[in-house]
Amino acid sequence: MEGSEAIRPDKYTEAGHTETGRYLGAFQRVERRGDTFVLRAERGGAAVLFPADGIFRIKFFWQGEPDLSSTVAIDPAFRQKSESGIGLEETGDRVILRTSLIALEIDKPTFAFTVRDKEGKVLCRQTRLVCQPRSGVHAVYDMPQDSHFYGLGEKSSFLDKRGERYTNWNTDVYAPHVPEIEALYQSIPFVIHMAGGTSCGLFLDNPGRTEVDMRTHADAFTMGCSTGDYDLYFIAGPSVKDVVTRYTALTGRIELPPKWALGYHQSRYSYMDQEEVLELARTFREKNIPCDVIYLDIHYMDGYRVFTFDPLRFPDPEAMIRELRGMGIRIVPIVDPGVKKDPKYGVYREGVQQGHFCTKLEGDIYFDEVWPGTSAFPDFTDDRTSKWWGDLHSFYTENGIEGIWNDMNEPAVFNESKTMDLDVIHRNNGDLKTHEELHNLYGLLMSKATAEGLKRQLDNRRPFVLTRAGYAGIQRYAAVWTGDNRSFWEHMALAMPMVLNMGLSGLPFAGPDIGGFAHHTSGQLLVRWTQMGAFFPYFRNHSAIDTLRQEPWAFGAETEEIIRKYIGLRYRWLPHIYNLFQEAAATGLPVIRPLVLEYPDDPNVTNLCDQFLLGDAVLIAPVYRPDTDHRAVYLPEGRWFDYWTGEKLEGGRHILAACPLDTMPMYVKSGAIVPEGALAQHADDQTDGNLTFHIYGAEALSGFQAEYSLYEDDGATYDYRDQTYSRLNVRLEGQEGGLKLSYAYAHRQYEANRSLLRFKLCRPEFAPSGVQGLPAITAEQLGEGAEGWHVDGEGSLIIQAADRPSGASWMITAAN
Ligand code: MIG
Repeated sequence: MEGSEAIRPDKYTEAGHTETGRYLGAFQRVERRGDTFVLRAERGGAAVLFPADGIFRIKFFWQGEPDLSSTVAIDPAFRQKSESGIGLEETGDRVILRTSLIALEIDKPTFAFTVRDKEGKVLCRQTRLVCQPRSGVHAVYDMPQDSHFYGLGEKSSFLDKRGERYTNWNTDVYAPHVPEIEALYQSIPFVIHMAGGTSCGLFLDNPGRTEVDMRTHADAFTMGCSTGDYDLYFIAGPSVKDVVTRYTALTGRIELPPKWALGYHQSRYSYMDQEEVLELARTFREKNIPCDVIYLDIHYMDGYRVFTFDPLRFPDPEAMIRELRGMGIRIVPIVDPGVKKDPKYGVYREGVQQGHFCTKLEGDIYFDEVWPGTSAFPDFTDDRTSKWWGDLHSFYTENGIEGIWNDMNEPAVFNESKTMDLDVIHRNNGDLKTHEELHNLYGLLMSKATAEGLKRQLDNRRPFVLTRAGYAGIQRYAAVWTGDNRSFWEHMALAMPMVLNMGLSGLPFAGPDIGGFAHHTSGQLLVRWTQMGAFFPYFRNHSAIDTLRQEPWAFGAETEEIIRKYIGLRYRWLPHIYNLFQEAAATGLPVIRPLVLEYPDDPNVTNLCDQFLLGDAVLIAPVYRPDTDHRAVYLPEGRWFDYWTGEKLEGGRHILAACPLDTMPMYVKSGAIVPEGALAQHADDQTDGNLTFHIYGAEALSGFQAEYSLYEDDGATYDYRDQTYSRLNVRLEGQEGGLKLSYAYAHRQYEANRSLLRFKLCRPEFAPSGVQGLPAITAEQLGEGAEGWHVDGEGSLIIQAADRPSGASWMITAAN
């Protein structure tokens, strides 16, 4: 039955002997168990569940009965869940399971499956599945000529993954961001397949080694795992947005981060002592460069012992942290998983005595080398150990710390395999597994334990956790940075497709080390990278030991000035960025987006990744080559406004944008609204909460319409879950006789600290002649906070009014 076509070109051979695969064989019968279907084949079969409409889970088994347990990647609400009302049909050669959106057809003779939409159009076809006892289970899927692939989390190379092959095995390789690298720190075995005008997703939920190969075969791609079960989720579209929304319902979405975590972060390996940290903070404040967070890298610890401070370098952390908080700056310390083997060290002692460390099957603790020297590794697969680890963080929270940075949690080990021995045992709450089977979960479980511990200690305040390693679902617990890049222009460019695909893979809160970690940055590279970073979800400047300093002022006054301007822009745009995070928390849609997400039918954007969208209507085109003062920008259909000059540009074409060093090209789509706030020095400074809604493309035509819905809360606590938030809707609409501007609170249990709202119609198409109910005011009166309207020197109409709980609306009339 199996053809001669090899499933893998590098098929395992041993002294001339080719390993033969096992197939399930022909379909035998279907058993219905409640809402779960068990399809029996000659050998084993598959269990099929429908966790939600548009999603089915098919878990293959080779003998006995299927095991329906799932990994922690799946949101608890969807584990073992199956919807009712699934239709079952059997014909001579097919079995069909039908939902309102999709039909799964199993071909009886081959057990191959095809997924169709309501109209019968093929969405996905698995043509074969083979189990090779020594190399795992691999499946082959059809790949039409017009296929494009997205997702896969943190991977190098371009946006569209067609032609690539990747391995998922969390790996710490130093300076790893090269095009051909197959495995990085994160593993998200989720791929979005777009073909024939429709999209779907495949998620292989297996935390061992998995691989996705979109290169080797001309008309097929493969997805496989080396150990464990082939536990596959099919996720319907039809749009890429639908796939992302469904995938993030299944694996969970971010929690709304504390607002301070969306500010600018400054890091270095390492700020060496308390005085250096305080001096750094004072410099930010003296220079008026906004900053929310300073990181403590490994040198803060006493001999790299986690949950300690070095008594000489950091003699009084509590006082240091208090002084920093007075300046509006928080500390985020690094925490690695390796616990130093030292019988005098309390954490180690307790860990041994209470049985928290990973062991070999025979019971010996597994030791290996990391920063602290010989170390033991907590077994986060056990809830009891995770609780212990989480509780240890009171050491930090009692000192006023609210954020933790998890590094080395692949786990990285200084040995040849770069990680734990594969035969290390994980207790896994009683269901023992080897490290080989659970490797990719280690980082996620560490960050989960950390986030849960911090939450228990922070008394209703939101924690921040940053992680290097992770698996599908990591978004529920931590933000992700992309590890050890280098200060290369190429690595700045590569961060775009990497972080954009992370956003499509459920990880919207991500970013690279701005300025580059290893190697030496330059003033120009730092400027360009900071310009781009200002619009990335996670915004941290970090650099390695023995590299040139790269704080914002490190390269002289001119670069400092530009960097100040862009960090400042981040803070003025925070209301909008926070709004996009709220949207990500609610829908799973990413904060920054590849153009293909918003313009899926535009053939120019399927692999466009040197420009991106912030939300759906702001286009950012970073400059990622040295000495460049022009770059090509693609504007999709519609009308766009140059953010800097106000110039109107018709889309559906490429333009050449001027970009002297102080300019990163940015465009806003006609009909969009962007709220900008005051320039604060840190995110929770609420001294001036006044807002200006910038409205682009206003035309006094009855068809014109612009809308924005602003979410606000205290940015710090979980009170929003008890309705303590506000939702302010702004609308501008062309009507007979003028434009109607209105705002209204759809919900107002949270009150921002402001008295005024401003609406700026940026260079409208018409000359405003009046605003009914408001007086014309001068620029001076505007500055003094008077209510009224004013046309500024650039021809923009500014309307200023008191922020009233009841809302307001005005008719804007045009001359002539
Ligand atoms: O092998 O803690 O990716 O951000 O500065 C180096 C020191 C260990 C790797 C992290 C990097 C961090 C560094 N760590």
